[in-house]
Amino acid sequence: MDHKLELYYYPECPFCQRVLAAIARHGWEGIELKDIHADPEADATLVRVGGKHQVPCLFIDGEPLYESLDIIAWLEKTLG
Ligand SMILES: N[C@@H](CCC(=O)N[C@@H](CS)C(=O)NCC(=O)O)C(=O)O
Repeated sequence: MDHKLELYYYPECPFCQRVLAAIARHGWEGIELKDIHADPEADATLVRVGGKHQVPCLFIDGEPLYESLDIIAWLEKTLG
């Protein structure tokens, strides 16, 4: 099962750090990182597609998933 995964985040956000730490810990690869503070286009996309300005948000094949714990749970279930 191959998904396109994009994590919208910014580095200072502790909830984003929680997701990034889980990614590093598990060695999950292939997750594109979109720093919304460094990338205004990503910032606009987050709100346009996701409907709210909240990070972290994982886009799974273009579908937004908010909430750090839900994101980690989905990644664990899907990537192992
Ligand atoms: N319960 C959420 C909390 C996420 C949250 O509060 N994110 C903050 C940044 S740390 C946010 O997006 N604030 C709105 C903003 O920065 O515009 C989670 O666990 O992901």
